[in-house]
Amino acid sequence: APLDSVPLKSGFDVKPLPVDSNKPQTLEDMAEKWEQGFKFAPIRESQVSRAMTRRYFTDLDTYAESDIVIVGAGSCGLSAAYMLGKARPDLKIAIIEASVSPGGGAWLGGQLFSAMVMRKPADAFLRDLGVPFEDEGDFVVVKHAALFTSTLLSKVLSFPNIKLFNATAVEDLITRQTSDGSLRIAGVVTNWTLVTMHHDDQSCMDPNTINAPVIISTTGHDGPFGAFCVKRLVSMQQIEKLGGMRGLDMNTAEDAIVKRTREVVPGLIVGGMELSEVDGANRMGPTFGAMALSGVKAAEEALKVFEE
Ligand code: AHZ
Repeated sequence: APLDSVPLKSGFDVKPLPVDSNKPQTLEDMAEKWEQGFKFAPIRESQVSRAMTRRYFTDLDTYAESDIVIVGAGSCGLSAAYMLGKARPDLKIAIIEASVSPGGGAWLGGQLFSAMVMRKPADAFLRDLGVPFEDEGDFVVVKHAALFTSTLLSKVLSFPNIKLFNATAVEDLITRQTSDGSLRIAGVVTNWTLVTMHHDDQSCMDPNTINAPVIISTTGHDGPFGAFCVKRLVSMQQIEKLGGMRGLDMNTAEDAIVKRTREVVPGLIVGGMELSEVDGANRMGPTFGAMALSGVKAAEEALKVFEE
């Protein structure tokens, strides 16, 4: 039947239109058909809406209780997600990214230049990921940072137990008082980023929540969104003050970030450049090895909780 003649039923149980079960087409088949009767399989607009919303709401339901939440999908957060997805297909891992586009600052190698530099031994991460590079001795170069980020993203998003919620900001932390009177972080408070940005001029836009025993925060150094979780730890008096990111020193900075990747308060592991704000570590500028290896270490720290 022509699509527009499908009668509108009342109620909530409108069945999707039957799916055309043609055998899968090859691109060669298609080339023959350009001139003679090329046509897409039929669709009704509501099918598209439902295909998206049903999955999204199922994911919201599934990940409302997660095992691990990663805040920020930059190079560090995605590296942690990759390691976790490989190691533990049984854990539910949610990634919350404020921006529409995941990847943080790792779409370029630095400034507006394409190539990405990683100091050894972070080449081990590239080999594990299957990203080709040129060996320059003490460091390696990926021909385009987007090759690193897109490969990492494609692997992370392929894990069935990892869900990326992008365009979604973490705007607070869930806390629990423990029996000894101390506080632990027990989840995140989220909102659509566009809503988070409008709390000052709109009212009553309450957030959503995800409970999880482990949060990995990798929101980058301070900026419009950066260093979110550690700034919140200061305002809730869980750490006294931030050290503040220091000037650029590649040699000092990269070692320090990997070394200091840790659980900063119970339930909250911090990795990547967010750490530089906690400890007053130097920045490294455009060399990404510490982001990858801090992600590896953050994943190892998180996994300890599930090994106990
Ligand atoms: O959008 C942010 C980015 O994608 C996201 N983010 C920040 N706050 C958030 C919040 N909720 C959800 N409240 C949030 N998402 O976190 C991501 C951080 O990515 P990044 O690339 O900025 O940080 P990174 O630590 O993974 O990598 C840092 C890369 C840098 S900065 C630097 C220097 O300045 O010297 N050098 C390197 C290698």
